[in-house]
Amino acid sequence: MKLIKRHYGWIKDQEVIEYHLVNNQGATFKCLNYGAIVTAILVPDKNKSLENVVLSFDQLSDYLTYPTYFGALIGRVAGRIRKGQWLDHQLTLNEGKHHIHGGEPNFSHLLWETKEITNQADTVGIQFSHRSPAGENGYPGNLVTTVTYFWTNNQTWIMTIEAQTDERTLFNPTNHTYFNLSGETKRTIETHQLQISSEVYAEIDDEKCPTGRLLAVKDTAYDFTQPTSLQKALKKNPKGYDTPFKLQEGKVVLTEQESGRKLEIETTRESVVVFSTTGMEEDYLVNGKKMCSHLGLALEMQELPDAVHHRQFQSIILEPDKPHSSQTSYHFSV
Ligand code: G6D
Repeated sequence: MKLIKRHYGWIKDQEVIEYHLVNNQGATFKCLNYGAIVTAILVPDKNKSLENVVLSFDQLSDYLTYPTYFGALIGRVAGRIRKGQWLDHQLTLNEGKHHIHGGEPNFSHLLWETKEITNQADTVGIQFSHRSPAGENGYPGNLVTTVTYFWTNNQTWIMTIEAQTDERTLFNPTNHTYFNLSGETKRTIETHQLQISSEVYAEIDDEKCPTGRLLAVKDTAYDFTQPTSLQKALKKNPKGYDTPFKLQEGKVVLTEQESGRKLEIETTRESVVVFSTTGMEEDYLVNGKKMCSHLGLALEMQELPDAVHHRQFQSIILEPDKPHSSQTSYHFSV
């Protein structure tokens, strides 16, 4: 296995590096020190053709310009917090009346410190670390976060997240990669099948904040307990998905028949937020093509959003004596 470093650009006088983690089959995972952004995952299809299966921009300025969070590490807290309120803390309001994805600037907008991990058999990795000062975006506590992306010889991306605070605070990070297994976005996600081990989803209101109600997926367009065609699901639910699902077993599976590719996600987190990019008809280019509705599917592994306002959701409070530790793995096969 090998790890290659490539110059990717500059932000003021700081260099942005792209790391290429290459396994013995040539399958490659690429990421930046900026935002810990995953810029490409090249894995074989059924004919052994290596192609990119995530949405990417081809230049740094696009990552800096468009708020799509392609591949980025999101934090301190992913998703919306209604009115940015937690107890007497007022968090940054960066989406109308609400707080989203940790405020601004958040984890996806900074240059992380990195360390290369090359001393293990069958794995290479990059460790990202960052210290967020108390008061940033209204959050209490000096928070030290360490995220590691490992890439293995059997085409698995393993993401571990550790965090420690010196004061009671909130923590609910995610990675915001959008997948498209057709390879180089040849087809949309409508050719994909999705399976989620979830019997309930969190209802959201018109402003996309959870209402607190957990609704049964059975007999609805949210039932992905069996492998389900996204084309059929999106027909039943034309507004698309921007939906938190509470997981039973921490498992999500995405497949695409024509390429033969399969992605199996396993996580220690409570939920997945599924975002289908419905209606995103934009002028910018993604993998060299015009961004359009259903070009990618973001699968955001995290605790349920807006947990601070809903007692039935898992707590996202981080205490000084109990560091956060979580793991999500993404295994690609044919
Ligand atoms: C998240 O849930 C949100 C979406 O509403 C948002 O548009 C996207 O991030 C950028 O998935």
